[in-house]
Amino acid sequence: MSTVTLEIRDHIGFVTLNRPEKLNSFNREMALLLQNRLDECASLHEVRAVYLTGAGRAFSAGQDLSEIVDPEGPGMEKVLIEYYNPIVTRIRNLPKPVVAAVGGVAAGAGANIALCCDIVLASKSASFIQAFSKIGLIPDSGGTWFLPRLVGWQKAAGIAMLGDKVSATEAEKMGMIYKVYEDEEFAGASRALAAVLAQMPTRALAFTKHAFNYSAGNSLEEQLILEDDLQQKAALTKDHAEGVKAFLEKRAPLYKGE
Ligand code: LHQ
Repeated sequence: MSTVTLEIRDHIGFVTLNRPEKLNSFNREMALLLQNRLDECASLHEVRAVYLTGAGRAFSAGQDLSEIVDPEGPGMEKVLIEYYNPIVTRIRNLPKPVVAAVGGVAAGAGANIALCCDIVLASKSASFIQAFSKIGLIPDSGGTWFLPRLVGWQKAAGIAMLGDKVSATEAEKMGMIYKVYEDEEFAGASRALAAVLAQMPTRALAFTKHAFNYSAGNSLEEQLILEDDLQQKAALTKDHAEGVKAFLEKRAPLYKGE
């Protein structure tokens, strides 16, 4: 069985991290395969939303630590450049919404890969751990960038430095994630949310994502210019025309992601 599976249903690319016996911790094969799966989701027109999750009881425990001490392993100098940075940039540049469905623990790089997704959903028993400080490392995979932006500097510093387990409920309360569901409802509700996204005007969602990517570094003036540019592009899409037409005809729109 592949360490990262991709299944396409109802315009959703279901990407599953699949080393459950190792809590979906990343070895080289899994990191490179996730990059490929994200590329496939980006290029396939039929995929209009991505649902990233983990098999078994974890989302991901981050880097497989046994690989790091393996003399045949990738070595510290390669692991971020080859594994995690390309994963994070792929998720942020993927022109479709990416949902992280966190049904268990998400630790280290696993937590930050979840947090860089567009919408993070979790089951009540899930948790987020910036495990890095416990092993003398710093939060990577975008953690030092996303965390202060999501929860504010103070909360981010505490969570990053102490490495404490943050429950899904706490994470939702502090704005780290979008929504928590009861464990029994989690699979159905998180898939239903991805299904809603997959029926929406995909290109407008991609432009929204692009604007969010730039907002952290732009001045207000720069951002207003970017919004204008992207809005012109959105206005030219078939889905925009369909949305307006459907509204005026008092019917539900049928978007095609074009
Ligand atoms: C694991 C792992 C794991 C291998 C559980 N590796 N086997 C970047 C720069 C360069 C180098 C380093 O990495 C990075 C990025 C990073 O991600 S650094 C952070 C790496 N991750 C961690 O430090 C988390 C380590 N894991 C844990 O703290 C716990 O396993 C958590 C809190 C995730 C879950 O705890 P439990 O639910 O109590 O499960 P467990 O500890 O019993 O784990 C179950 C199995 O999974 C166990 O194997 P075993 O053969 O004994 O059943 C663990 O050894 C294995 N496992 N995480 N990262």
